[in-house]
Amino acid sequence: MTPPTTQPTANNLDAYFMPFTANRQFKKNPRLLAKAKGVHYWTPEGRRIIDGTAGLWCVNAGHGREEIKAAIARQLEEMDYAPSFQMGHPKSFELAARHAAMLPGDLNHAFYCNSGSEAVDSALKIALAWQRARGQGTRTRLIGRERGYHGVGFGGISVGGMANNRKQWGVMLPGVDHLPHTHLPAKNAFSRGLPEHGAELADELERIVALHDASTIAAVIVEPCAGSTGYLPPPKGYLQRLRQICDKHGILLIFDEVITGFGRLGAAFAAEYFGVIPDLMTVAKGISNATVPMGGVFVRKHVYDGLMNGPENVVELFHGYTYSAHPLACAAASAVLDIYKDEGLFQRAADLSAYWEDGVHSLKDISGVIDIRNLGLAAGIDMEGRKDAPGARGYDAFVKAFEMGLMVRQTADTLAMSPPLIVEKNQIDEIIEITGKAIKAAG
Ligand code: PXG
Ligand code: PLP
Repeated sequence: MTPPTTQPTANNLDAYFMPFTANRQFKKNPRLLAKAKGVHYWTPEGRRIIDGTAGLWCVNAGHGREEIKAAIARQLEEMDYAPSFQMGHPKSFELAARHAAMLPGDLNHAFYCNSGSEAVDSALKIALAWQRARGQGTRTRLIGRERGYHGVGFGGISVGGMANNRKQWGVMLPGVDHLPHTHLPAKNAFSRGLPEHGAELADELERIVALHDASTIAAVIVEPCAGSTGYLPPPKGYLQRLRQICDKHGILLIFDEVITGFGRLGAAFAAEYFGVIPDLMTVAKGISNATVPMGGVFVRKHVYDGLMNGPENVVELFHGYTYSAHPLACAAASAVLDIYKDEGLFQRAADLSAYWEDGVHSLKDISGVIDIRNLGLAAGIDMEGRKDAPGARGYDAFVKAFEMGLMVRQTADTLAMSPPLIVEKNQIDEIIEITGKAIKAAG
């Protein structure tokens, strides 16, 4: 037998093909996390890192929550897995009822999957199936937005609008078009909360409708507050306008709330925060506090009802995952809902958001900081890039922050921060202080 060429030793980083990472650069100078509790991580050497990003925008209730651990352990003891097709288990129905009860309007049905990417592809497929079921099968176009992030499935990258996530794959889903992004720094730089200018960018949907005709368009998908691209809160009135235009033309509106869902804006969902009810909503991340992977699509009554036609013995949606509503994920998701409720974490995020806003905007005078945006308990900070080296300054600031004991997210020359909703004011101070030092050190 040929001996393995790669020995699985603790310090051999070679075999793991890391996602969304500069593999070779990382493996020369790795950043490893080995332990987490509350709002902190610890490196294998025992260095403490404050978690300025709730992991990847997902550990909303903080790390190592005993109640979630206990619920997962109990579920594992009781039943590890149950088939999800033509079978069910009680916790999935219970969880869906709980989600339906907390969702705004008549968003009252839940489809489950295992990630935000799966949630997005599921939502796009539900939208297409619904249009077809109501006799509008010519509506096959999907409209996304520039700078949007909707995960990494082929559907998600097709409607997504970040060039780096698309260019390696050539043609994607046909019949996709994009709204313009809403980042207008010339008019809106250093806005606190929602920017004043740009609601009229929603009218671009009218232009797209005029070009393709409404009879060819199934759905529009947007993040109510764009996350991954550097945190872009929507201009005042923008989402309301998008809702009106979709209604006028029979187009489904999908809110991708993978980041905004479960408290990030200081409300359960962005739909509630903005008072705009989408027809479908995608979620993941905070749904299970990231303990067990989970995603979901929440749909309104008319969407669900529209698919419940035809003979009763026929499957209504030929779509689903082996691990849809996995028992461990359901147990975790239910336990985290108790925490969100018992500790009032969404309200806590709302209460802290003014303090957070003052904190992040205190960095505005640092040389090279060209924009700061915030909403709820998250923010984006743009730095002027170095000449001929886009992203280098952002990466350096991210590395410096990590060396100084803080985890932030970096995309190009933008830093994003989104601490767990249990963060204390003194910890916000610490996050802001280190961020400022890191930006200066990377200047
Ligand atoms: N939609 C949105 C709006 C997201 O933010 C996804 C879909 C995909 O979810 P999954 O679970 O398949 O990754 C996301 C994920 C970052 C960052 O640093 C953001 C995400 C993931 C990883 C990093 O901005 N968002
Ligand atoms: N690939 C093969 C060969 C499979 O049999 C399956 C599921 O049965 C899948 C992919 C899809 O896996 P999942 O349901 O976990 O998404």
